[in-house]
Amino acid sequence: MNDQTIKEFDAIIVGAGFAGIYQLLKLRRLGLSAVILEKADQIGGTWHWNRYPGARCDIPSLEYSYQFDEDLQQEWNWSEKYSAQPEILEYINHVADRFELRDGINFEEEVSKATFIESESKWYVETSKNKYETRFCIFATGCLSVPNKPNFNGLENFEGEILQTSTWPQEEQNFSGKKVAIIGTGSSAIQSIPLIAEQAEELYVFQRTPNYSIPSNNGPMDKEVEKQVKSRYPEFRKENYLNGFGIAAMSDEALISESDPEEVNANFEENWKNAGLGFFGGYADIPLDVDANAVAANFVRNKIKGIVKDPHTAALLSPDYHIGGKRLCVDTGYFETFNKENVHLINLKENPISEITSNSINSDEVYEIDTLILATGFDAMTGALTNIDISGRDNIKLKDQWKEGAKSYLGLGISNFPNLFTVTGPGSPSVLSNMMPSIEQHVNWITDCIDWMIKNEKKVIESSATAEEDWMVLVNEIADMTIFTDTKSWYNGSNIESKAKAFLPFIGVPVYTEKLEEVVSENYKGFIFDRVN
Ligand code: NA7
Repeated sequence: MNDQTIKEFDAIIVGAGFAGIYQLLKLRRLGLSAVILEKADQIGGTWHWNRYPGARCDIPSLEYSYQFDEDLQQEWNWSEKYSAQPEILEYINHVADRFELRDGINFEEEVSKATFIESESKWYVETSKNKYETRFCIFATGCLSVPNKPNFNGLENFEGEILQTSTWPQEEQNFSGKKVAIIGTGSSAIQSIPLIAEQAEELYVFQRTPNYSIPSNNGPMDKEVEKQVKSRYPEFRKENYLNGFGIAAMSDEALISESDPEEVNANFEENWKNAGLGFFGGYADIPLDVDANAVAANFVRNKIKGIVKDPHTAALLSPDYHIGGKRLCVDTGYFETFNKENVHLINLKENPISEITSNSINSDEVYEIDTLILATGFDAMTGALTNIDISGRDNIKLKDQWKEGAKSYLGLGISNFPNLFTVTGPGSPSVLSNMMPSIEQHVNWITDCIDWMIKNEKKVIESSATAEEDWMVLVNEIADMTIFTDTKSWYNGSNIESKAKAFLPFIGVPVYTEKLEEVVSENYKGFIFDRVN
């Protein structure tokens, strides 16, 4: 501890990504004292850490941006349809400066502990540097922020360079003349592989499960589209909340089951060229009906077959599960990259990694390499919370309460953890929505709730155990009506062996939005105020 004095704030916000900095602004406007505690040495959250080549948002920039300030959304100009990581980082820095938020962020302070003291109705928060006390604790820690680093046999013996996509160095990396291996074929790998392949002497891609990916057809911002959107930005933003996945473009209500197959194919061709993630929402029954889903999946598999020249490689790159079951990817030249002579695909399903030595990965063969890249994903949705020692009422630890699966009411509040809020927590649309409108929706809701508590002289809010239980039953009932639960994915914890298997995102932004409004209109139904034991 550098300073043993306990610093006091009305609210502590953990994390200086998009959610954290907007939350700081909102609480300041409410007249509260608040500070952000941030592990990194700068703002950006996921966009600070994920600097791998090709890192890019796969939601159009005109939608993946803040809507709370009309001048900001009118004045900021994105250079491309899908923005690359450096430009997104520039944008979040611009917002922090524009709204004078930097002085409210304590950098290089990783929160290790947060304890609720019932007799005082206060949280005590500890970081590597300081101790704090606060009334409200808001975790804006992101859904994909704790890297998954599998324990490969012998990994510690590797003497070359090890890079991880989710904690990529700030200095530019050059792979020229190097033999590079990448483990994983999720979105991070799919974005980086084409660029790494341009430099590396040899690139070995170790794939456990193939992924569906749609070409981004990214390019410079279409000025006409930008003008049109900006001419009606508030209405355009509202459309986010009317679509199931919170993306304005994904709003087709037609069903494959009721459409002419030729017309379906023609629409798929169009969506393959222009829709990106919207391909999944191109027909309303793709997420719901296995037969409709199979039609869409087949279309993509045929595309892969058409792009990848070697039939064996094409077959290995073709997923056999429901499209969208794992998060759909959007790429720039991913499948085409496998036509390069220096790119080699290794199927880990057939030939698992037996050992990593000082200079090789051993699977079906010994692959001698200089650089090893881990693109192995995240402890998604709960990792950032369970990694902190959080204790609520009766000294209950969050990680114990969530041992059998995370439960949260609306993804905002957790029973036994009073005055603790999570932004885009488990049980909210979060990763199955456009994160930006979902973040703003939550931050607005949390701020309004705190304001209401102050005006109504309530000291403490918490979710009731029943409301939370019922909510998670609903989350899972809805998921069971879709194709999402049949596939192993980080949506249901299946990517981490030791993790409880439970489906965590709420599917359906419009229903969720209505529920939030209903809860507020009924004086925060499902939450308890000033509970007496
Ligand atoms: P993902 O999508 O979780 O991808 C991780 C990849 O790593 C995936 O292909 C995994 O295979 C693979 N993986 C994980 N552990 C292992 C082990 N032990 N052995 C071999 N392969 C492994 O993470 P990303 O960072 O790519 O993308 C995350 C999200 O960020 C993305 O969807 C966007 O929202 C942005 P698996 O599929 O589990 O068999």
